[in-house]
Amino acid sequence: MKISIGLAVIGALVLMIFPAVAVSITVDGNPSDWGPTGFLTGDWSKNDTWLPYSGIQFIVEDNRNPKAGNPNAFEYPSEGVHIRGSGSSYVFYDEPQVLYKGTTPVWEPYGGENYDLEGVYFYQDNNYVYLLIVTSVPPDGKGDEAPGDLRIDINKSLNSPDGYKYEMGVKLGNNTGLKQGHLYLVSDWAETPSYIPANLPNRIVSGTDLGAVAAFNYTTFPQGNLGTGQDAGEPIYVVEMKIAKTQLGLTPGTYVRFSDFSAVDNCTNDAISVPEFVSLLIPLGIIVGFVYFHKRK
Ligand SMILES: [Ca+2]
Ligand SMILES: [Ca+2]
Ligand SMILES: [Ca+2]
Ligand SMILES: [Ca+2]
Repeated sequence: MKISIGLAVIGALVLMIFPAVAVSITVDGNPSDWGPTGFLTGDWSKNDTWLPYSGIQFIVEDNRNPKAGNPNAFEYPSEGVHIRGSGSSYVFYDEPQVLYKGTTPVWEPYGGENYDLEGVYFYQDNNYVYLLIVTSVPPDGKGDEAPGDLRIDINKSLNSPDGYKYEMGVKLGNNTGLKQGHLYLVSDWAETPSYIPANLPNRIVSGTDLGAVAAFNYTTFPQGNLGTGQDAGEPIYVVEMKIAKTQLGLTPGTYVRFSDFSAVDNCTNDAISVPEFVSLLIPLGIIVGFVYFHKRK
């Protein structure tokens, strides 16, 4: 009995980590390989438009939390798909309020659509992790208009020397110093500009250059129908990248958690940190696996 439970758990975990149908992603700035027909090119006000292929985890927080109502005089009403999940399975993402200047509760993206981080997608195979970031911030922006850098906290016992849990990062902007698309062991994270202090740190100032990631592309998204809401007619960009697990200090086959990666604007008006929802999905897999093996006995 104990052995069969162990097998069920292992079986369920293997199914969770390595989906039956492998996804094939080419890092070319075109996100069409992340989801079925209509992925990101359909109506942005519909959840289905944002659902990727099976095996890809994601968090989407386009525009402002629909539950926010119209809390203040900011630029636009509360609308926009807010979901998180894996493949076609998802739940509502109740994006929390944040504190402007550490004191005034506001909803992200503070300042409006120009600073909106729409979503982050994550996939992995034995050798690589793949990320797709959908953002309203251009790669060559400066100051408030610049992208922050990808923050990585794989090593839970290692902080950056300036005290952040993100020991590594990938430089996303091409106008904020260092080399775009390179992985850094960070020695100094920036803390300005900052409108939402809780979203710091935002940008790699200095660190050890660990080289270019396996593939990187940050480009204008050839947008389809962005709906009739605030996204309509606005510029959208996608960051697509592939990072070798060995470059992250891991052996091939090591399972990497989506929640170890997070995205932020340089101005800190919006950030996407991934809740540990994987821990909710795995127990379900274990239960399914257990029932299966129990029935076979
Ligand atoms: Ca692609
Ligand atoms: Ca948006
Ligand atoms: Ca957002
Ligand atoms: Ca760390």
